[in-house]
Amino acid sequence: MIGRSLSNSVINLGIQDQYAEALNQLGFEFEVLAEQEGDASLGNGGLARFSACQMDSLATLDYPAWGYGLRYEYGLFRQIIVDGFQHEQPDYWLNFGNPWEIERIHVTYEVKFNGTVEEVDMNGEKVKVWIPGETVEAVAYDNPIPGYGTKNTINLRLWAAKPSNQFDLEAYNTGDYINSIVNRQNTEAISNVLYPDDRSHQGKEMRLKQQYFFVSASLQDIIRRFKEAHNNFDELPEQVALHLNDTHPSLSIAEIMRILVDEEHLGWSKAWNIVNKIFSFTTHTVVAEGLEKIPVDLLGSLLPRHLQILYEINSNFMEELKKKIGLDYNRLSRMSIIEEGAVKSIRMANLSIVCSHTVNGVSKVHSNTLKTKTFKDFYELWPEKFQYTTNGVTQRRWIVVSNPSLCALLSKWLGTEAWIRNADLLTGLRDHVDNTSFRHEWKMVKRLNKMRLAEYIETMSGVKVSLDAMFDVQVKRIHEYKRQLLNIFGIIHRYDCLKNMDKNDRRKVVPRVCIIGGKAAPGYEIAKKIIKLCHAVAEKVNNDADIGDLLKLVFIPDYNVSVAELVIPGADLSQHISTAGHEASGTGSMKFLMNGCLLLATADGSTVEIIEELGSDNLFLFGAKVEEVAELREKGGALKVPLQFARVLRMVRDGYFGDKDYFQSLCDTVEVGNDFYLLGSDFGSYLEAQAAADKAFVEPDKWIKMSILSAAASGRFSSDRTIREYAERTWKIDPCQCPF
Ligand code: OX2
Repeated sequence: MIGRSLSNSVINLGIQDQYAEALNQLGFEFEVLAEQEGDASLGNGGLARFSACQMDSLATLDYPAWGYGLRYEYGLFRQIIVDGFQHEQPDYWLNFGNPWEIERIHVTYEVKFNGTVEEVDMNGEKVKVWIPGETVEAVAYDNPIPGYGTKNTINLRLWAAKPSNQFDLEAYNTGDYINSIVNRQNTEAISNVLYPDDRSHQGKEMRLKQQYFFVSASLQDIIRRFKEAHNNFDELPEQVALHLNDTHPSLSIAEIMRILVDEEHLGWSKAWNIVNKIFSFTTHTVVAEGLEKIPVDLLGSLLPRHLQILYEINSNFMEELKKKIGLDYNRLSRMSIIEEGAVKSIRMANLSIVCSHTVNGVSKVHSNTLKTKTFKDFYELWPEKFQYTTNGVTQRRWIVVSNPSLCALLSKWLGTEAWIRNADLLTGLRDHVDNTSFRHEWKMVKRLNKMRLAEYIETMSGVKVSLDAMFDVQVKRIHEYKRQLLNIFGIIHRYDCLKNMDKNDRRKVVPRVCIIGGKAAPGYEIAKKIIKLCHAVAEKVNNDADIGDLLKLVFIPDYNVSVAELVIPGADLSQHISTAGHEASGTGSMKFLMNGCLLLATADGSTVEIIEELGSDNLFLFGAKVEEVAELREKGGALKVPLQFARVLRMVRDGYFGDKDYFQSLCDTVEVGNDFYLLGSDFGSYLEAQAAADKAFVEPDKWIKMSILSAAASGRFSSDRTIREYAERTWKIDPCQCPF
């Protein structure tokens, strides 16, 4: 999820001024031109944006890294809102060409599917040979990622599917010309469109094809480069580290075994020893149900040889495991790579753990969950494999590109621009927190960014918002566990209180502009209802003359990287309110923190580490802790839910915001006894945290200090730190300065 590239590239190359000057001579203004660029949105959310931040850091820190992915023709859908409902429109982002990519017509590989496996005799030895049924060509498109303050530029190589020239010659020869052209188009479809569900995996054939296509082309590319300089596969682990960013590329384990065993004839055990030393794995998921599984039947028909290899890996693993743990069949079956049951499936996470030397979590809390719940059996077997590397975000994009006025202020008061490469220096802001002119300048920067955001809100939704109000933002994918519904219920409660106040009391209320944005997966009914409810509440609140500027609710459509660049710097408060134990890390919070935005949050994911760095006095914390959640769930129906929650729920159920029937099923999800994400039991403390935020906001000095301290604490959450940890601990690689 790269977003736009122009500003980021000229900044990283250090040619911003010259570039703007050159454009001026041509009669263009840089800022205006930069706004014309579309977003490259080739992913779903946090996982994909985190990858983009990692690439920026890898380049900046001079690591010799490559990123691989798919060049989807249709990126993540565009969200439009019609009558409060989300509609999806295709994002044909390549319509006007993509100036950043370089098509490498000579870097192409054949990727094969289907067919059969035969056993043939080779020099007296029986070997398996895969006779594929279909061949597709993968063409490389290179997207250069320049580092900041270095000449190092790394490559994001994305694959596009093209019909192979060898395609169906038979059909041509037999005269079925038209059908063979139609079939060619089907093969091109492999890299057509990104699946828009960010967490659910439905075992779709096309998705599996995409995964294998991506993995096969990437491995052929990696092995070709290796062979150019080396002729002994024993050196592979010294030369190549492959990192599995979640399980989407995990088929590469079977693929590399196939290459080493079937094509390079290394023999199974030699190949296995090599493979074990090159893979590391990061899982970004919390709950076992969220883990990817591939039905065996599907895999077997698309990749018959790979299925055999997976069975063999599993059978060897089971034998080894029995030696260690004995015949504990329950545990053996939990740890098996193959899941038996109605739909026999491959467990991609188990495969990745078995075959990787390191398993990473994305925050401290997440790692504990992995060790004690999700992958407990594996942790007990191989405690040394488990690590955690807390996520981070790049300050180049999230401050320098998106918040130029803050960037200038930071450099002025820190007396250096070095923080752009070394975010730890941001702690130096603490030294100036008591300086009134610094605080005044800080406030002015925030106001400027609020102004930009207010203008955007007005153009987009027609709602005029007051700059004196607190801008309270929640932007991220819409998910029940992220609890946008808790936020909306809080807004309804606020509205209800305002309506019941007399004029005098209303004067004491802190005005709020509540901003919500995010996409719902197209098939995720409840998430779509949350979006509709947000609009229904906004319609009522924004048009209520009694309320005026005291409360506004705005839904920002089509939330993406560029929108984030505008929204985040303009936020006073941001919400990260997932039910504790559900957000593996969360990276949005880090971007807000860098921009001096206060957090209202649960102790989930990386927030726990943010608290360590920032101190719990400088953010608004609420809600059940990770270790309390299970017990609260067990209590279920016996839980005490505050009256205010019941009242808000009733208002929605009774049709106070219209569409009464439509919202009933949404309300059911948070009804006592059914409230899996614990909105009801967290509501009381949520309101208290909101009240504390209001109280702090009316003391501008206190607020600004907290804002400064937030930015000062954000250095640890730079993806530079994340990447350095991965490089040193997981991949064991050194920086490699560009020789030119
Ligand atoms: C996301 C996680 O939900 C989020 O907590 C995390 O910050 C991000 O990955 C980067 O690590 N799909 N999206 C994610 O995980 C998966 C799977």
